[in-house]
Amino acid sequence: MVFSSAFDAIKRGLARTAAAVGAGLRSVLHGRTLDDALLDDIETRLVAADVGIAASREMVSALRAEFRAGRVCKGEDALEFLKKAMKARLAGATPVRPGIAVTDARPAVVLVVGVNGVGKTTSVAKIAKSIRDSGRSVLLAAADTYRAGAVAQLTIWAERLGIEIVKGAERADPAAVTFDAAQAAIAREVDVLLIDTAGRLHNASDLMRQLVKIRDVVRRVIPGSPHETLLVLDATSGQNAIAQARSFHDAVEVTGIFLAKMDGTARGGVVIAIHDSLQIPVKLIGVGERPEDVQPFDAGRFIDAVFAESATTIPA
Ligand SMILES: Nc1nc2c(ncn2[C@@H]2O[C@H](COP(=O)(O)OP(=O)(O)O)[C@@H](O)[C@H]2O)c(=O)[nH]1
Ligand SMILES: [Mg+2]
Repeated sequence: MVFSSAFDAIKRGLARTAAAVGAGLRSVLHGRTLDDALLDDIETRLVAADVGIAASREMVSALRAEFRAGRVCKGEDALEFLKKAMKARLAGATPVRPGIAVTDARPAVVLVVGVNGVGKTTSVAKIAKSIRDSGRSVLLAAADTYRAGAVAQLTIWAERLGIEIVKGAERADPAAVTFDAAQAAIAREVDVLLIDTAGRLHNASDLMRQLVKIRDVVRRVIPGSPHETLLVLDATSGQNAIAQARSFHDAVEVTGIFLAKMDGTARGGVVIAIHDSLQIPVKLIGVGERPEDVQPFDAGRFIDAVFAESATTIPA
């Protein structure tokens, strides 16, 4: 999958988190010598950035041990230590090929799930554009027949991007729409079928069952599918995102996470909390509302962007 991955674009998308974490830590550590109060301050800042309580405590404990042993004293060295600790923590988080699963299956099926308003439909448009831009054909399935206006929203994206869409009537059975779309994907020999679904609270069991039905229907028409079940999480929703991931994973076996709205939060440290608590890789991050505002997740680049020297301005 081809995504524009200019480092500047990542930095722009992560500016709020970088201001809070990288620039924030730099401002308190610059020219200082470590002491206990400063170590506590660091831990508070990491927790505030949603890094997670356990991860924040562990990294600061390790730093404290280095300090006590006399190996790290200067603020600048502490900053380097934390950057390395975060990278180490995320080691193994980046798949060999960043981005969503590249499969030889044709049609490859990507099922997109998540609670209301997290950014599913927008993320579907982003993925569709990037696949299309890489020279492969895409078909969209408008399987969110639940919310009024949802089909229209995806239709607008399809028209704007020049991508085909299969839809049913509002309130139509989403599994029936999925069935039609899967058959159309085979008949039209498209490379990728992207299924947008209705948002549901992760504890709404009837809607979860409906999602399982959608998954089962597409699997029946296209054996071995879905090849990717992408859970969209809102980066601004903090630790609640982890509870959502657990429920969706129980229902439909999530294979990857699309972490949307990274541009809108100073709490991008949630990537570390997600990696710590779930065995599901973050594959893509959403960094804006436009279809090009998507980046494959790469742990090293992510931490570099969060600690980048120039990343101190927050876009309007
Ligand atoms: N800033 C920002 N907004 C986003 C991003 N992704 C989605 N949104 C916005 O979030 C809102 C809900 O998105 P939508 O795709 O309709 O969510 P859905 O209900 O899960 O399908 C819309 O206003 C989107 O423009 C993102 O990466 N960054
Ligand atoms: Mg939607």
